[in-house]
Amino acid sequence: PASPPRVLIVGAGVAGLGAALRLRRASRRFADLRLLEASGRVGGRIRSAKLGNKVVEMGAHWIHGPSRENPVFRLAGEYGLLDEGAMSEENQQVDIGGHLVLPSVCYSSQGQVVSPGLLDSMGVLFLTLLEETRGFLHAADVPVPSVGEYLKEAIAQQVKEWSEDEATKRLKLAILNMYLKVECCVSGTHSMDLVALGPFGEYATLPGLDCTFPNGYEGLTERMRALLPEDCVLFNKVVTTVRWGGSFVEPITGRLFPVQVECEDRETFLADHVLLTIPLGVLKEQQEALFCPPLPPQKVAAIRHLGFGTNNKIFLEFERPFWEPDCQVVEMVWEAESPLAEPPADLPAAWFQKIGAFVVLHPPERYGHILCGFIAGKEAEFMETLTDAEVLADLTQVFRRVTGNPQLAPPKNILRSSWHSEPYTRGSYSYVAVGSCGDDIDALARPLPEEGSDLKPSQILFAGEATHRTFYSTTHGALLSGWREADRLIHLYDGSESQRCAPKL
Ligand code: 6YU
Repeated sequence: PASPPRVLIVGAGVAGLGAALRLRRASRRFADLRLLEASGRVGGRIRSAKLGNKVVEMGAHWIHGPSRENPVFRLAGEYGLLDEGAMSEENQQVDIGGHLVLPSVCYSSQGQVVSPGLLDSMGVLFLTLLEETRGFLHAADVPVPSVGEYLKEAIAQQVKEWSEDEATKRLKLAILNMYLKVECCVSGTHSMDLVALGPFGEYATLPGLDCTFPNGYEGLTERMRALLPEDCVLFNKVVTTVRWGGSFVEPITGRLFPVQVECEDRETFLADHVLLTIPLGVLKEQQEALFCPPLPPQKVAAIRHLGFGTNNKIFLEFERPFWEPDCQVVEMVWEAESPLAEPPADLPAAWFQKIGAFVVLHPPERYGHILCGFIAGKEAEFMETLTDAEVLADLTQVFRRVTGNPQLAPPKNILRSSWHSEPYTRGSYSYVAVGSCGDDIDALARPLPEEGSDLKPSQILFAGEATHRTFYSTTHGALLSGWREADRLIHLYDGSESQRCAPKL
């Protein structure tokens, strides 16, 4: 009988692990399977860490839309990783439409608490306008190229109808600017002006009130790894070259393989199929050197045009909270800022103003008093160049200023992510940038060689969050993309067998 196909998966994030498990469970045919992982751990952008003795998330934070249709939620439930509240029917039925709204306090740069009424009315306005931007999906024409420009024009129209005094109008604009910054974190972009308007509505949400993993998101990828044979994942294997469309002989067996993968340590691997789950940020940086022969033009264009930005987290542990016990978000409004004006350009002097909000890790019985600041774009990348002491000093000044308490004690502990500097990620997650659309996501996902070629099919397959047209930027999108490519291989060899041995999930 013919030898079983040899499959290599590059990257042991949730997409790679998901694909590996799906292949192994579907059929014994896929026993010749290994994962090459550049780092020394599985999980990729799912990474839990310790701040003191508390578990915090450096990457993925929530399960977005935790309900039956969400495969990450189903797996986490099956592995027993979620608490009762998250598993409840009631939680699964809440539909937040992608916008998690939590009880908050909002401080202004003048050292005042912003009136909750004003904050709510601006929150409702912002979400209404944002919802409008999703309506251009099937439109023949878009009024402006980006979500940011649309929002700004709509805000400029609103201002004309405002009848309050100038100070209140300025504060309202500053609040809307804070929501824009939060939205930059959600989309993982420097500015909403970079996010394409037409395709924005294609991102899909699922029902369920976003939930977290009480003992760390990484429990998910650790469990997935434990279900694979011990020697299946090879660590510290940085793939540097993928030679495809070839005919490489394996000396011992004399078998011929179409693909050869080379790692930084010069070790080579032969395969019938290589499934790449390398993040888009790395592909943007490395694609020219990585592939031999080079990728076809449409694939290169998709890699160049799709967006991949930075969203970082700054965890700060306080001895005592300055917020109320039921507060779950601390927001900050810089009163001189407006969506209708240029943002501050002096990064060293004003980088911290890009932090729109700090999430309070909840509940306090589990976390004590920890804030998690989200910061996106160039300011997030600048923050990566600072030391912990510098970040701590700048943020202590910010907290003293906004609370109006010059004696406020500095946080006692700090931990930060640096996703832009991470060599195997080069940013946080993807978005559909101006100049790209959902078709680029599909082009990125298409296997090589291209259809119509005489060469052996599906030599290189592509998965990872950036290849999922409607759930990009999420863990469930990544997992589904891994399953999609596993299914492609399963069907390539034997559709009927995969039907009979369908995996549980
Ligand atoms: C989610 C959330 N979340 C915050 C932050 C980040 C992300 N996400 P991986 O990178 O995991 O794996 C690839 C592997 O490849 C990796 O191990 C590498 O080491 C390896 N590799 C690379 N190069 C290699 C080479 N050359 N050789 C060998 N190996 C190599 N998702 O569901 N909930 O709360 C967040 C968040 C700070 C950084 C997130 C969240 C994104 C997920 O973490 C991410 O998609 C998956 O983990 C990726 O898995 P993977 O396997 O594809 O890659 C309208 C509209 C709006 C659109 N956006 C709205 C959604 C909001 C998204 N929310 C995100 C928010 C947070 C807070």
